[in-house]
This record gives sequence, structure tokens and C-alpha cells, in this order.
Amino acid sequence: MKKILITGATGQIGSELAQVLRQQYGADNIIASGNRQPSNGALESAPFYPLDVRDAAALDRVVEENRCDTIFHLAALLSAVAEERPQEAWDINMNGLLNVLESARKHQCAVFFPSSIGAFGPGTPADDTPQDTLQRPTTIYGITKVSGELLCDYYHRRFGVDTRGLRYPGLISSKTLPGGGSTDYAVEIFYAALTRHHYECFLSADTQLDMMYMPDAIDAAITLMTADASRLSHRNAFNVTAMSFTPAELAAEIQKHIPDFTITYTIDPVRQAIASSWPRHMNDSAARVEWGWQPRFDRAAMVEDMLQKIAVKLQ
Ligand code: AKB
Repeated sequence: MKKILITGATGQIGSELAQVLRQQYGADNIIASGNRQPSNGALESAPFYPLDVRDAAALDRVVEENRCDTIFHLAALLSAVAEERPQEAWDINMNGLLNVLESARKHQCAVFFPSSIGAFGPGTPADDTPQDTLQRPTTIYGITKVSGELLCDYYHRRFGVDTRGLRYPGLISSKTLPGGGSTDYAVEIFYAALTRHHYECFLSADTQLDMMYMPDAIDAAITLMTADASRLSHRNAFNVTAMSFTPAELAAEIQKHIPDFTITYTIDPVRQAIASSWPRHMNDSAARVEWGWQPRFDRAAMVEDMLQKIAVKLQ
């Protein structure tokens, strides 16, 4: 990777990935793009292109002008917001990906595509979810993710594009707020714990889901994209997880640091139905074997770091 385009660079993953890649590859070699101007200080000082991934010509121009060799394609609508605007979700998530793959095909770029636990559905084994298993998602977000996995496989097989991807679990970040996902509670809870010592959770106490702290999520993407291609038999859509917990278990971990913290539950039926259709705990042994996936943060380490970082941010 020498010249890297990031789409969706102002989003939850993109804004942190851009910072890490700039440190590793040099600020001028990372072309951040997004459909809104960055409010994040680190992004403002380096190349940024306003870009809607549905505009194929504009996207292609950015790739060509900057002689990009790698695209981290992160622009997408998340699960809850996609359920509110399904046609727009299809347009952004699918046509955006197709435009990226076409540009990658023309300009010989490698492509990173983030899939999700959302690519699974209620018929998938919820525990120890295999790498290769039944995928019949019931959300428009999940349908775009499983279609995206297949499209990336197709572009590799048919046109030789070096496509690679991960099935991310819920992502937890101290730097950027998520935007419209069904696992957003796992970020909101920290701000509520530090400011009000109370959180009203929109998922039920026993909704168990895979999760990952953002430094591990960034590390996973970069490690996969720099892995020896000959070792990858799955390429796209590797299951990756770092921890798996319920809202009640996360609250108990926070209470170890803030003893008077309390949690109550007012269920949002839309987000609950989405989360209930997802696996509880994925098997990520293919990622561990094929490219050495190894998370650094478990639940306790993540909670300690989140509380510390957000406390500083709130000062
Ligand atoms: C979402 O809820 O959309 C994401 C995800 C798990 O893919 N957090």
C-alpha cells in the first residue's frame, strides 16, 4: 500500500483509520473522502475530498488523479438508519461498492470492504457461528453486506481485483460516535455513566453480541490488507471478534469503576429485532489461522481504557 483512498473517512471507522494510516504511510499518501466535511482536527490538515460514492465519475477521478493503489471503502449506512431508509441504503451500500470495485478494476487497486455480523440472520447458528454458514439476513443492511461479500468475491475471481474484508462485530470507540447502528448502546453507555451515572438502554439486558474495541478493528483491517495473499483462502468476509457480552454484563464491568452507576431498559423494537437476528458469538479461527488475527483488548481492558479516554474528553 503506497497511496490509499478512504471512503467514508469521517465515519466511525474511517476517522480513526485515517489517523493511523497517516502515521504509518505519511499524511500525503492518505486521501480521505466523505460526503460531509471533517470536523475532526486530524483530518483537516491533510488531503480531503468531498465525495459521494454513488458518483462513479467523481470517485474514478479521485482514484486516477491520486494514482491510488488501495481503497478502504467504508462509506455505508448502518443497520438502524438503513432500516429507516432501505432504498437509500441499497443505493449507497451497493452502488457505492460497485463503483469502488469498477474503479479498482480499472486502476489495479486493492479493496478493503467491511462486512458485519449483520450479514447473518436468524437461521444462522448464533453461537460459535462458523466462517462458512447459512446467511439469510432479514435487514436491508444485512442484505447489502452479504451481497457485498459476494460481489467482492466475484471481482476477485472474475477480474483479479485484490479484494479483502472482515465481518466486524459492534465497534466501540472513544474518539468517534457511531451513527445509526444497533450496537451504539455500547458507546453511549460510557458517556452516560460518566455524566449522569445512569443509562437507559435500548436493547434488552440479555442481548448478547460480539464486540470489538476500535484500536483492534483498525489493526485487523491493516493486518489483513498487508497479509501475504497466498495464505488467504477466504479473502472477503473473515469473522473477527474480540469479546462478546450483554448490556447487563457491560454495565457490571462499568460498575467496577463507577459503583453508583445504574442501567434501566426501554426497548427500541426496531433495533432489538435487528440485534436479536444476529449471532451471539462468532468463530473467528479462519482469521487467526490465515492472517494471524489476535485482538489486544478484552472487555475489562476496553472498559478501563474507554472510561479513562472519555473522562479526559469530557473535561
Ligand atoms: C450496526 O449496527 O450497523 C453496526 C454493525 C454491527 O454492523 N454496528
